[in-house]
Amino acid sequence: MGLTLAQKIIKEHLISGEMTPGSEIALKIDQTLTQDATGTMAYLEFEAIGTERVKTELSVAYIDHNTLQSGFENADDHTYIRTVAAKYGIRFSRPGNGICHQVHLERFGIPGKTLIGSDSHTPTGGGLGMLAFGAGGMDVAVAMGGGAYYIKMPKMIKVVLTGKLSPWVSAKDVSLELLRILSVKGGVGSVVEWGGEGVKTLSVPERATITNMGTEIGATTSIFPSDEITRVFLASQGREEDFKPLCSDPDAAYDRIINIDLSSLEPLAACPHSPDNVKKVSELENVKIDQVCIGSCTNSSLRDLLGVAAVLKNKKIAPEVSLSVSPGSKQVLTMLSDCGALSDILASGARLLECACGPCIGMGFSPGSGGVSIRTFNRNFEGRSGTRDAQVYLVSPEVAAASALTGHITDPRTLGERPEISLPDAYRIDDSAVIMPLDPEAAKSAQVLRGPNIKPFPTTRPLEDSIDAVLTLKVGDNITTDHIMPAGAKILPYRSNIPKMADFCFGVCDQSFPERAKAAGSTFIVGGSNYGQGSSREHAALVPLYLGVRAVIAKSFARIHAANLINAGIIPLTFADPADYDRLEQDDRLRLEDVFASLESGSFALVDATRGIRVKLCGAFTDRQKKMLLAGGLLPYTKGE
Ligand code: MIC
Ligand code: SF4
Repeated sequence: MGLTLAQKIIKEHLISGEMTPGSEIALKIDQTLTQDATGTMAYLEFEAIGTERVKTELSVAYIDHNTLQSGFENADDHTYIRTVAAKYGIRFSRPGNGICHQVHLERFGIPGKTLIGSDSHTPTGGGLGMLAFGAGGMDVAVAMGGGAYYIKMPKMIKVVLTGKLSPWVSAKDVSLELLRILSVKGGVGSVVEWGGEGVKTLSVPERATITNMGTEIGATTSIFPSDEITRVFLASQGREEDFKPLCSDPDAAYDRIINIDLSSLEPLAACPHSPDNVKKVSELENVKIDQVCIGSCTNSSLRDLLGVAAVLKNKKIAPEVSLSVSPGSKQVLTMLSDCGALSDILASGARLLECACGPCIGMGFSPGSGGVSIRTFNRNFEGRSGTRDAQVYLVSPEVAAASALTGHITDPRTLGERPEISLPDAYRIDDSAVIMPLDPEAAKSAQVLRGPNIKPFPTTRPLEDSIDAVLTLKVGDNITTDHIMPAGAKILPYRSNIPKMADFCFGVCDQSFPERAKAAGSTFIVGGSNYGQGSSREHAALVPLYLGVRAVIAKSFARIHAANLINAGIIPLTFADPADYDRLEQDDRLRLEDVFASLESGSFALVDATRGIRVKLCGAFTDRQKKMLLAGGLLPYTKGE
């Protein structure tokens, strides 16, 4: 039988393991990326491993998340990342150069290569035919040191596209349609491969919007074939030599096939507070809005913003609406400016923000109390905008621009004919904001600068055979890493300072958690299904580790977060019978017995001393994961190997 595209790339990069779904495989990683909010930890971990220089073909450190520099903390982080990058052979993309995924797509992505990034939207590279995964910082550190990246061999979902998008309907609507079909957990354990005749109607930036949002269905990654359209994109970026045609075999087998007729789609929106709460825009037209944000790694390409400029041209936004536009990269911004489209955007009353993540991660532009914000972003989790009671809708750039003009959610098809936009044959290339590393000789004596905001990594401890702990927190389904370790302008400056971050842990759910966890000394957390969905931030594991969390017991886990917990030496366990979730109560005194034997058998016994009951838990770990847990996490395991 033939192979799917993802299976072909996996086969070429397979270091060990069987390519049967669910079994652990080790992959060789060609490229890595980090961003600043996860990067400081990743480089501290890389330094702790003790490798002299990165062993990948290409590693890039981007500064894009926390660019406000309100105080010395961010600036310290940036200096640390710049100097560590120069010393160890990593390219450094300056603040202002753009959002990691957009810049990587433009300048560095190569079809058929593997990429891991310490950011959950790294699968954006799948728009170019790369096999790209979001991962925890420690996994990226190990890959930079030449180590393998371990995942469970995914199942294969194929989405067959037919037809062609109607005017005013965009790639974002394709993503939202898939979220409607599959929900935020429908892609867990699977790679989504996009195929069918309809693929030929989508440009690389549109494909990248779709692979970017594959993260929201929980997919391991998403990928498009590399075809003539890919070649044209790479050629226009002056990189035709990076092109290589790639597709699945005609007789490749898939675990599930989903058909989407592009011609049948209409503008969609994800309603508060989940990306899969999808409705038709035409049904939401009476929703009044306060704010519109256009940008993020999902929708900030030149194509998207030329479309926005065309809608806004010679018009004014509604007086009660505030509109922000954040171009995805310096290349996008410069080209918008060169062709006059930027003036059209500004003349409409929009505010121009930096080429960075900005409002997407709550770095400014938080809505007012109870404010309604429509955003071209990928996540609308509660509180993520920085305003706890804000109502955030996720839409396409076309819907965002149309709504900014009217002051309520607007179906752009009501605007009449869609203005034509054309993409350039050649993009403007200027890589001067990417600083090359020092040569190996000069690097030997180079200093890495660490300001006072850079605090050491929290200490882990080897596993014990019996763990007594308090059930300090019980939470429900679909808990995101934004619940566990919120981001935003107040907290992001402390990404290198775990003790300080700990004060904010689970703040969205229960502000007393940090104090109570410290008082308990040793904590178990109980959660519902899809625990840890969303971002790749390992802070959602490292901060709980610092607060004494020893195990998380849930109905099910999101992939990257489960890996981050194990990397931090915290055991992720699931209920053998999900109904037992209801039998455990917050503040119960719990004991996990015979941990060593249970690790071998995969079946764990939890005693609830407060209630006098026993609950069966499951934890089927690979040999490598067992060793990591026993050692107290990936770092002690890697150093002791
Ligand atoms: C996000 O979109 O949530 C982030 C911020 O990009 C995170 C990474 C982080 O928390 O630093 C992600 O998606 O992995
Ligand atoms: Fe940045 Fe938002 Fe993309 Fe995360 S989702 S990388 S915060 S733009």
